[in-house]
Amino acid sequence: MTDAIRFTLDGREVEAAPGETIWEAATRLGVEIPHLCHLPRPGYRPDGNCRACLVEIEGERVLAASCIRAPAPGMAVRTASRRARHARRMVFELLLADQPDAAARDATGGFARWAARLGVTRSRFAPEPERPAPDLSHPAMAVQLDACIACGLCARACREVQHNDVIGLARRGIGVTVAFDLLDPMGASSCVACGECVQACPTGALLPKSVLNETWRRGAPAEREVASVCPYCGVGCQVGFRVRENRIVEVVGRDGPANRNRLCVKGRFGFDYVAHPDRLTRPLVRIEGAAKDPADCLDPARARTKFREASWEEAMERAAAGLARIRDTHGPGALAGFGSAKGSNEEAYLFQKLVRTGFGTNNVDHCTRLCHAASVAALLEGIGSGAVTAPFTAAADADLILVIGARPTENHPVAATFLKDAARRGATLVVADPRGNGLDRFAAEVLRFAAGSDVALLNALLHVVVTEGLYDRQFVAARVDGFEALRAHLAAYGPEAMERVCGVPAAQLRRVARLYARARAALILWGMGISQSVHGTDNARALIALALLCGQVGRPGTGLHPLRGQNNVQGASDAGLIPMMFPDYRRTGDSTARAFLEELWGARLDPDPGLTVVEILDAALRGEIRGMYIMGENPAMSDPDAAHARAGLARLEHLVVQDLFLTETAALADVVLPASAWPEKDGTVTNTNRQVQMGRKAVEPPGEARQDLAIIVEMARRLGLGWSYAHPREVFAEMARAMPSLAHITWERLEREGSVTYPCPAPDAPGEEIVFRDRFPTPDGRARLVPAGLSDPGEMPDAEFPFILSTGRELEHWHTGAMTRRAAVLDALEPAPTASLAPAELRRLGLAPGARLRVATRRGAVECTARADPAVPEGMVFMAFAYREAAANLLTDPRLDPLAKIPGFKFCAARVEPA
Ligand SMILES: Nc1nc2c(c(=O)[nH]1)N[C@H]1C(S)=C(S)[C@@H](COP(=O)(O)OP(=O)(O)OC[C@H]3O[C@@H](n4cnc5c(=O)[nH]c(N)nc54)[C@H](O)[C@@H]3O)O[C@H]1N2
Ligand SMILES: Nc1nc2c(c(=O)[nH]1)N[C@H]1C(S)=C(S)[C@@H](COP(=O)(O)OP(=O)(O)OC[C@H]3O[C@@H](n4cnc5c(=O)[nH]c(N)nc54)[C@H](O)[C@@H]3O)O[C@H]1N2
Ligand SMILES: [Mo]
Repeated sequence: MTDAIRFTLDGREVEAAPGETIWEAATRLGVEIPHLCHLPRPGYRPDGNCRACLVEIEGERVLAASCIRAPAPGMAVRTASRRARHARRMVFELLLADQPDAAARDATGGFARWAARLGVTRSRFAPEPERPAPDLSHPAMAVQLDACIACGLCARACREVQHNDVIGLARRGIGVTVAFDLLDPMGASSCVACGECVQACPTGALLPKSVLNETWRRGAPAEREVASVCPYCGVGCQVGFRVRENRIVEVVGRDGPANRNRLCVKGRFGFDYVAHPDRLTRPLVRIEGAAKDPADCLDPARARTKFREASWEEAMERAAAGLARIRDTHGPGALAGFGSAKGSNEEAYLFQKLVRTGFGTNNVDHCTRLCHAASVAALLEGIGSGAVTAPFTAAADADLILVIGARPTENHPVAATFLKDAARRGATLVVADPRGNGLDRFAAEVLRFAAGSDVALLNALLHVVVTEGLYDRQFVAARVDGFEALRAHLAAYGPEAMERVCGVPAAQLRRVARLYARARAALILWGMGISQSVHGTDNARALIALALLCGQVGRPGTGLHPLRGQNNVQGASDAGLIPMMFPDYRRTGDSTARAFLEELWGARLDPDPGLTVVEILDAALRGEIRGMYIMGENPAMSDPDAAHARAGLARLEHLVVQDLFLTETAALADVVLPASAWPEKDGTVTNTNRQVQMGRKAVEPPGEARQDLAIIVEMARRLGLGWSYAHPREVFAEMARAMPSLAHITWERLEREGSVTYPCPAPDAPGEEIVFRDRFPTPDGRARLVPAGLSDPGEMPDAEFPFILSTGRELEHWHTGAMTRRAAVLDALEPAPTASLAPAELRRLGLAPGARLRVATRRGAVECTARADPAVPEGMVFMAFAYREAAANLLTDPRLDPLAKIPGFKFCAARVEPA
């Protein structure tokens, strides 16, 4: 150890690293010291206020809080002296006096554990006469301040770890109390329910209600904890499922590379969908002659009457026979499959292999088409790879972070905490979004620009970079093609001209361009605002050009990061769940790749690329696609122009749906196969940071529901493929052979390490977080600049439809609501569909917040509740697409980006009126 500090600990000569506290050194050396207000986890600073960790330092009059005291050379520390032990016991005894006697209530907290360990079971002191009443106003968490020891950990959790700034300590001295906002009930406060505070609280003062209820019911919360990954977004938070009697009673954050113990409301409190009574427990088959009616999508009860339960044997026989008949009479091109980004890599890999070798077509796609398709198209074209060049945790090394067209505080909340960390540390945060964004209050620059004008905005930045000579000459010369053409193209995009298009003052455009170009290390993160557009590829091209021109790729703190959406959309895409590419993005037309896979799979492969998601449903409506197998996707709710999509699904001669619920899509099926939810299976997933992580089964699927992987294998067997995979590890092994990107990553290694980043250079080395340090994965190693021009962002508002309808998400719900509307806490927090408008627009429309309104477009109309949101610009109406009863996609425009085939979910013309 360099500059180690030598001191004695309980008579032993030891060394501490510089900066280490006595508590840390002792813990490292195996000497246990109690602690309550100190949480030794990333992001938590020690505070030294609870005195549970007192130690004696020779020659000092008073005892020292070891969690904040650094050892000095020659210091003699005694952790177990009579005096220290006595003082610590006294601290616990004093605190115990005020603890409610329901000791079980804090069985999960550190207090009870330490008190028991110290043998402090009774207190000689009288409790405070006034006991605060419990605050049960929040759907997820109980506040019982009678158990509070005012250690302040919850406030640090809320303010310093998650940066939500809701919890504070109010009043002083003996009356000090935990306060939400201005002493509001928790349920009425601005709390976003990340649950960091309940995870930190060392007593039962803040508890998940699920734990409280379980404790009341059964005396103890959980029997065991299973290490897995969160099934919601692409951040890939590592979780612990705490289980009792085949039920998840609590979810805790583990120390994964992407979350450092943090979670968000869905990850922590959104798991009861797994145990919802709506879960499919037996296969269903359509009753003979029961018509497929798109109206059934709106009415699950009516949809259910059109099915009867069947045995697995009958259901699988029907499912496979229907697909085989179409294949054999109309050819492979009459079939298509949608795989899932919510399942494992192994499932995605086998699903695409099934479609390619069992159906005989490349008509296989998944929700990535509706998601980062444009980003991936532009990235492949520009730098030869569609994955992120740096993890979002690279924010820690960045001095500028640009977030454009993404709202991480709602959609990637744990990633957002890392961006907020960086901003609090002093990094410059720039947020560009037509709508106000939860990151704005951390930002140095907020660019509120006109919806759909990204190319104007970005070209103006590029123009400044080029004309002011701010680009990285060396980087451009050594690594980038197309500079001269781009320079010529940009001449017409001066900031003054672009101010008129995008609405951002020229001076701010210049300022931001200079900040970005001059930053030592700048990171760009983007989302659906860039991608989900009829010119999404152009948006992404301009953004990529900005990074390339300024040399902001391939170094620590720099990079391009399209925030991936679904928990496994990176992995599903890598595994080949896309129509134009085999696993690892090898084009179907690439004869070398085809020959390799034909050998590996023992089957002939089609060289022609297949159809994409929206094209497949179009072809279904025309009768060209006749049969489909859909696993873990809900296109009747997630595709644009849902009436059209539903009509396409209804017209199919044969539809097999494999899901957890009788979804809007399953309502139109011929056979519905009950599958396994994420916490019910073993498998790997790949997050937005390219981290391959291990998910483990925590509970059994309900009833006769089966493992997705087993269903796919059985389907393949019945379609004539002689598959026999007994365990996901066998699939992983084959997948790793098909995919060079997985080199040095094995199932066993993942079981051991939990998470490994690809690309990975050796079996015993960590993966590479920052890629393309000196070359890009293009044939000549160089990147390509592709100029982007201005075009309409889609159907423009007019007199009849004067609003822009923008669709997206809200914190508590997941996409089509299949999972989260069946999660009690999430449903309680956001129970019904709303449309958000600027307060001034609501006034103009004569609508009060909470009034019923109607949103109509050329495709359809829905009714819901008006919400006033000052973050929404005037002229825009925002809706989430999670609600069946007001399905936003009945309104959206199906026009596609020509290259990426992604629809413009963020822009179409709409009318808003009182209902
Ligand atoms: N709570 C929750 N989290 C989720 C999901 C969910 O359903 N619920 N889904 C996951 C998935 S699959 C995905 S893909 C991600 C998506 O996460 P995000 O990319 O954050 O998705 P959105 O909120 O749909 O859109 C992002 C932003 O685009 C902005 N925007 C609208 N029009 C434009 C425009 O013309 N230009 C630009 N630059 N921006 C515009 C919107 O105002 C919005 O702030 O979230 C993931 N996380
Ligand atoms: N208007 C509008 N539409 C959009 C978007 C938008 O911003 N606006 N965003 C688009 C984007 S980015 C995306 S990614 C798509 C998402 O579109 P989808 O993927 O269709 O939406 P989800 O609701 O995530 O559907 C997942 C389905 O899988 C099921 N499921 C969950 N876990 C499992 C499992 O382990 N096994 C099986 N078999 N099933 C499972 C769920 O019950 C649910 O039915 O939506 C797109 N549509
Ligand atoms: Mo997505």
